Amino acid sequence: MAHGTLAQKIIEAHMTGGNPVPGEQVAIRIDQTLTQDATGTMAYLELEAMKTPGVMTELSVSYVDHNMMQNGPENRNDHLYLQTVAAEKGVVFSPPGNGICHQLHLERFGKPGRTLIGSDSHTPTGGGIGMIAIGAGGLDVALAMSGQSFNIPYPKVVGVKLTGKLRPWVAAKDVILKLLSIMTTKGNVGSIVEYFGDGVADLSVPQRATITNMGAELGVTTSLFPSDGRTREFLRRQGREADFSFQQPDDDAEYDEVIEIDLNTLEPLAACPSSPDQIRSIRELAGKKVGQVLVGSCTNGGYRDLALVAKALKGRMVHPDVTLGIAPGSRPVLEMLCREGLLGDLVAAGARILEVGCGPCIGQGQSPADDTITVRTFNRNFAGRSGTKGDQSYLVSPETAVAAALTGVFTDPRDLDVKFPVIEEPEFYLADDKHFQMPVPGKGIVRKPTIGEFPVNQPLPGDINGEVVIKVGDKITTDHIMPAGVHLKLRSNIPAYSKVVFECFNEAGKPGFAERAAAVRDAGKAGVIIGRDSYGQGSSREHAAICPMYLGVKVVAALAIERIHRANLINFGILPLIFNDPADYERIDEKDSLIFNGIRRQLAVGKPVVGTVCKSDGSKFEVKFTHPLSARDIELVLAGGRLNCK
Ligand code: MIC
Ligand code: SF4
Repeated sequence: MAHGTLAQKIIEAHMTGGNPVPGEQVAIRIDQTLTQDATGTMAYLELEAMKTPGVMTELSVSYVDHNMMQNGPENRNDHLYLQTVAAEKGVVFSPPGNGICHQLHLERFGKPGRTLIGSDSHTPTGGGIGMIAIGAGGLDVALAMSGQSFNIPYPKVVGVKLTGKLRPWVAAKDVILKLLSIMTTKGNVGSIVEYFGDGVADLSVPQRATITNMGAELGVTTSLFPSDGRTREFLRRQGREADFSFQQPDDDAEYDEVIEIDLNTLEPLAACPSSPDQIRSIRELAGKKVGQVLVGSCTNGGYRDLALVAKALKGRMVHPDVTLGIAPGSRPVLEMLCREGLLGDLVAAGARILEVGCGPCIGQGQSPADDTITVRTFNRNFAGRSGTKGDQSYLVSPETAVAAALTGVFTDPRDLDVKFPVIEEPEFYLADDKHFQMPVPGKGIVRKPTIGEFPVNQPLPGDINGEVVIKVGDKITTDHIMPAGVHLKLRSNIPAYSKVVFECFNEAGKPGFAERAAAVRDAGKAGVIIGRDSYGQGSSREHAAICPMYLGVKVVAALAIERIHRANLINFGILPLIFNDPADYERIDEKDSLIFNGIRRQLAVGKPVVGTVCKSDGSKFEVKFTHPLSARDIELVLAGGRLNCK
């Protein structure tokens, strides 16, 4: 078993309960929280429902970065609510235009050795600075703001040993793409990835943050780097050297498993449609025509990434068949590009400058044309996430993105006729906090009518008389369950947002999932969702639990359910079950009844539950399920969710 790792040391220094044994739940004290607007309105409505007078953390920040299109009043109404509730509750507010939560948090607030949870799955970006930074549902973040501990499984620690140095045109992004090709997006629940080895010193904090950011796609609890001389340098350049502390594993640390990556031999890579672990080398893809290139997001929207693209484009033109969009990760990054003349180089080359924020990464504009390849420096390429059905999204480094922008085809950037632009870390980053709003209570909370009421769930009934409303396959992401893009503006209005649950599976002319689920609910039955492997991958959006709950779903049964989604289901009183025998998945179909007699009695820690499937032809059979629930989780599910519990 692993010992002396940095992950274990930070967790143990924050433990408030539980047993430090892999797989067992431990409770940890949370020093910092972050929220973003698309998950934040729910989190603060929940915080208000808890009657918490003011936040109890060292620091809580509310960022507005996702929902920025302002088509109709909803987005701006959300922003005003977030701004005013932050002031009342003691939360720092980062207004729209200031930057993406993860980029800004790393720049201005992350502290080595601290714990952070955020209502966004890419919160592990903070691991680049040596924190334990974890993505969670909004309700868990609200609970942490009100001073409660956060539960995680005590981790298995996977050590990733980095050796050597990255060569020109090979990027930090290629490190995480390589790791995704090894570990894939499945089967890593409950692990933490910790980087070590002499290659670590070659990477700056922003490069490390690219790696820990996209580590979210591995499905691990988080990833982290040690805090060392490079970390001190970064903090000094951000004007906050006082926040530095050395954070290192013990000299005799051992990992549960070690994976080695030699930076010298890495080559430019891409994640191919439509999963972040479909990895191929750019050499293999070379020559394929590209229609769109987008640079930005919380993975690659920092100063170095954008400066590199600007310098490679200087005096050149974007290929006429390509549109290039640039979305800077933060206002300080954009301001630095402006002041150094790099923005002028981008504009002169033909780049389209997009708003600072998540933008196209969450389908807010810039959807690609039909049947064209879009090349993005982002972290997710789930089908349809770009806003175009049947999209072909490839995830790459800024180095590879600029090569495609210049040539109009996939090109190994090492083959470009361009001198590699070495980007040194600036002597000082622009460290200007004047756009953050420090909380001053007393003005009241603004809550416009587009911010709906929070739906209340009922306790789990004694018997579940269920009906299967949908049966889906492997790797269903929360983007499949709760689409974002043009629907993102409905995040604060559960009845309206519920209408698009599983929209991607609806067929023209037939009742969609929402109508079918509501009909089951209105007939007095419980809705059941059947998934296969890795159900609920991706985002932390608790809407993927709240909206099904609103539509009467009481059970999600699958072969495996991903960590954040599973926690969200429990928080909102939906029972997550795992097929004991995978063959049973094949035997259940949509419209079958699934009955659990005496479910309240059946649910006990470590004990299976048994249900009866009734087919339309009158045949019946029993199915055994296991479940991952602790005693506390069972209490929550029985009560109909956390908000019904003390
Ligand atoms: C994402 O990248 O999928 C998001 C949008 O940032 C989500 C949060 C959300 O759905 O609001 C995430 O990663 O958690
Ligand atoms: Fe925003 Fe995309 Fe990062 Fe999610 S992954 S926080 S949508 S930039």
